[in-house]
Order: sequence, then C-alpha cells, then structure tokens
Amino acid sequence: MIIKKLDDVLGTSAEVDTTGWTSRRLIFKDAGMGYSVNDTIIKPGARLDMTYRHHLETVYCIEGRGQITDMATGQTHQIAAGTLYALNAHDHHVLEANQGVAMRMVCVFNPPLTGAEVHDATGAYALEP
Ligand code: 9YT
Repeated sequence: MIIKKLDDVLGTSAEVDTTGWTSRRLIFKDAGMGYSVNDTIIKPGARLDMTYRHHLETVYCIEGRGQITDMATGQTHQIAAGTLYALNAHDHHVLEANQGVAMRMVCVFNPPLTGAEVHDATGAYALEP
C-alpha cells in the first residue's frame, strides 16, 4: 500500500511548475498502478492549448472556475468544482482558468506519467518507452 500526502511532494522534483500550471505528481509510473495521479493548479487567467496525443486523461475540478473548448467542434463547456472531463479521443482542447482564481484539478493519465514531464510545443507529453 502506498500512502502519500501532498506535503510529501511540495518542493520536490515531483512538483512541476510552468507558466500556466503547477502539477503535484502524487502517483506516477514507478508506482506500477498503470495510471498516474496529479493534483494540479491551473493559474488564474491561464490559457492552455493541449493535445495529449500519447495519453488519455481524466480531469476532475475540485476548486475554481474556468472553461474548456473542444477544438474539434468549437463547443465550450463551463468548468467548476464537481465537473469532470475525460479526453477519451486524444482531444485537441483549450483549458482556460478564470481571471483572479486558480483552478485545482485532479488529473489521471493513462499511460502513467513518469513524473517530470512538461508539455512540448503541441501541448503533449512524450510517450516514455
Ligand atoms: C488539466 C491539465 O491538463 N493541466 C495541465 C497539466 C497536466 N494535467 C499535469 O501534468 O498535471
């Protein structure tokens, strides 16, 4: 059994900070679970254009407000605490956090992240061997 607290990863290499988000990586590939779990802060006003072409991702919002746009259809959905989205088709999407408030998201990736990934120019993570 693995027991981990957010405090255990804050300030370590498992806390990955970028311009638009800070990802606190709680469970990653080394755990052998077949998925990874992050507690991620989307910074206020951030606009993230992403296509996880190598991964499926489910995202559950637990704090804050924003919106997600499905770039295939142009449809925008409001996101608030209690809203989940699942990128089940490697969807090209734009996630925007409202001004003035961070969004906090629980992010599950399949296949699991190895722990230190940051987005490439297309808003994807590389697929680890
Ligand atoms: C919600 C989202 O995709 N944010 C970008 C960061 C990523 N999910 C991560 O590594 O936590």
